[in-house]
Amino acid sequence: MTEKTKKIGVSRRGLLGASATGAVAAATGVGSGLLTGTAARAAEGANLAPGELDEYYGFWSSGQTGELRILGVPSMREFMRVPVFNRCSATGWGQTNESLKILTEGLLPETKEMLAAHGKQTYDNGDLHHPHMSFTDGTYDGRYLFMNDKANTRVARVRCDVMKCDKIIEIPNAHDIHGLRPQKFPRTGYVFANGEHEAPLVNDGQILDEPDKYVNIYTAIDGDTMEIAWQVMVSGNLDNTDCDYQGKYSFSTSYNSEMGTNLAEMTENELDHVVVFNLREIEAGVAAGDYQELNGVKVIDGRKGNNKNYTRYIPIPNSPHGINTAPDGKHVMINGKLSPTVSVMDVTKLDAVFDGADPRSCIVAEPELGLGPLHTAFDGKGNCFTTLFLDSQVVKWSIDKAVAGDDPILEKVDVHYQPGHNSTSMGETKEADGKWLVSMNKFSKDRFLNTGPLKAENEQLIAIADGGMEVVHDGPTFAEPHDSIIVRRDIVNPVNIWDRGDPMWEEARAQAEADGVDLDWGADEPIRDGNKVRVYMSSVAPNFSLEKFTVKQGDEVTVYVTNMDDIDDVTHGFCLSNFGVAMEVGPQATSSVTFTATRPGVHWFYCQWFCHALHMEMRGRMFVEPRAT
Ligand code: K7E
Ligand code: CUA
Repeated sequence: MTEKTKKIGVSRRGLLGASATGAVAAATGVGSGLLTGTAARAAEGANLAPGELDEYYGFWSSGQTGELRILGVPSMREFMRVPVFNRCSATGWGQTNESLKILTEGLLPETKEMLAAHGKQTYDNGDLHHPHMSFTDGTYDGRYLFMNDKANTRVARVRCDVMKCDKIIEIPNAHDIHGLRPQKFPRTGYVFANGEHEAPLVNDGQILDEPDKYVNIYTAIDGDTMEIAWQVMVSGNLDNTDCDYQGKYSFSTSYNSEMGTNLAEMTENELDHVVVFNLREIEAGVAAGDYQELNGVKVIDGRKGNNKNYTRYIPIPNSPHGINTAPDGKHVMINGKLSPTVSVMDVTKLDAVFDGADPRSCIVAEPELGLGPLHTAFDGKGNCFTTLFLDSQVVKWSIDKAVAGDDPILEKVDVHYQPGHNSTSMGETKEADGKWLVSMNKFSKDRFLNTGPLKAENEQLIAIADGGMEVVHDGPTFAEPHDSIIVRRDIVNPVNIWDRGDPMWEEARAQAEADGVDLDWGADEPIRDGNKVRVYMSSVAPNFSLEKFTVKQGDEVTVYVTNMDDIDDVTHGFCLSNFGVAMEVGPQATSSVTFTATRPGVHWFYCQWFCHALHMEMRGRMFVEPRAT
């Protein structure tokens, strides 16, 4: 902690009045001076020399920006932005035929209709909150990353071999997917997704302002096929979700058990709940036909009082938010938000709850930690790190002490300001290693140079390896990293160049075959098919295989570019000026884009990804012959 941080922390604490924090800080020496020996060592560990590689990959959400980000931990250097629910000017995501296929094929029919009425093929925006990797046997397996879109009720998958999105599906019957987690055991398996906002089950306008008839939908997606396995109708809304290490149960928090529609109604009850889903019972119910089919999906009724064993409702103090399963495979932390408590649920007691025991009997501790607990991360050594939104702190506490009924608080550290999620290295797996903690803070206020009314958020790296908590790095960040995971680098092994056989451009491959063209090297002349024209070219730095091609005004033109360079990091692009056309073509990849040649004349296309000393010269002309009048 720097002298400045310390001062801000102290004065802010003074403003809010002394709390347990002061005592803890005094006892532990936190905030009592300049960088101590340990802190200095920790900060040094976070500062990698130029060329040094990080020990961990960080996969970051971007909130309303809609993309996935890849960072290095502990350096906190940002490496890549993977477009998912957003549009991307650099890569052509949302414009290339390959990306449009992914962005459109999973949309619901009524969505396509709505978008067509707006002259669009797909949504332009997204709100990506929760990126999580696929699991095998309780730990990350490096196959896929899954993520939600709260804005348009979608779930996406990113392939970790190429770090590109390969599937996006829109979830029917649900409204606004928020919480999302992959099944931990035996593998993913299911991807669990919460519908946050309640609505009539059949939302066709027959029911409008009758909230007592609204329901909420919990969805299990097959992570391999990205098809929906089943849905469960629940009472109350759904916020965040997680699952156990046994493959038996998953669970979701609900901040609106009241099913209210305004703030006063939503926060009325002292107790909300966590819904526990019994995976075997639900699978058995589906197999036995105990469901209704709605929009092609099997929907089970798991509402309160349905007398079935699909769900149980565990009362939890007011408006729980984050839910996090500890690496011990036993305890689940339910973060109170409006309640200063975290409820500790013991998953080994859930069988009894399903057999009729008091639902609260699985809650084995409920320590008071501070104001606004939102999310909890773990070090794998029996300790928890919970963000306190209102206190602008992270609190470290002991599971054992909490369960024993002792004061579990070990330390508190100031973060700047108002933390939401936090994550620890490998912390949501059974291989949690307790080295690094990242606190994702919603406000940066005075931490960085002023950028006007819209300011950066702030993520802070906290060294936890030596048993303490030292903030060693501030990283400003644009809207809005909700959540992140920190994955050991040996688990993530992306390729350097594409495989020519990759399924990503299978439609281009099929079209080239039908046209009798070698997709690798392209064709000398455009292929004409009525007013549709297909232009096949390859690129090898610093040349396109075609320096010019001719089409007619009004033709629908598809340009296929194959990058035949097979050298690491030689990406080409195809940018057709004044047509709004631009795309990335990775080494050994094919990309294609379709547009209408409305403007007669000479039009230059150029490579917009710097690739060679003669990159500027990597260009050519499209001739558009005027329509005969
Ligand atoms: Cu807490 Cu959307 Cu994960 Cu944000 S949610 S903080
Ligand atoms: Cu090819 Cu720049």
